[in-house]
Amino acid sequence: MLFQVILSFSCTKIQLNPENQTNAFQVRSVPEGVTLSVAYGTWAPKVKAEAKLVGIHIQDFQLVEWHESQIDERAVMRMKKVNLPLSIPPGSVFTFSPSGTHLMLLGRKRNIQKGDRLPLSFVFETGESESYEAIVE
Ligand SMILES: [Cu+2]
Repeated sequence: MLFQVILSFSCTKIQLNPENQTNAFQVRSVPEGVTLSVAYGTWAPKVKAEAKLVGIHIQDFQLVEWHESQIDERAVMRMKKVNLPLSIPPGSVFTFSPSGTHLMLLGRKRNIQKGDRLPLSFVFETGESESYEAIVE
C-alpha cells in the first residue's frame, strides 16, 4: 500500500515537472520593483513549411525579445537581441535556457506570482500563431 502511494506520487511529480518537456515554458518570478524577467523552455514549432516568426507575446509584459547570450572578447557574458522576422524551418527545436538563447520579457504590467500561468504565443507572418502557457517559478 505504501509502495503504491509512493509510486503514484513519483509518477505525478514526473508529469508535473515541466523541465525538458517540449513546448513547456517557465517564467522567472521577480521582485515588485523589477519590470523585466525571462522565460525558458523548449519550443518545437509545429510549422509544416518554413515560416517567418514575426512576434512573441506573453500576458502581463509589454514586449518579448529573443535574446542570445554570448561571451565577448573580454570574457563577459552579453545578451544580443535577435531581430524578427526570424525564419523557422520545419522540424526545428529551440531551447531557451539561462546560459544561452532566452526570451527576455520587458515592461511588466502587473505583479506575477509563483504558480501563475501566463499565455505565451508565437506569431507568424501568415497570421497563424502557436499558443502555450508559461508557469511562473
Ligand atoms: Cu536577455
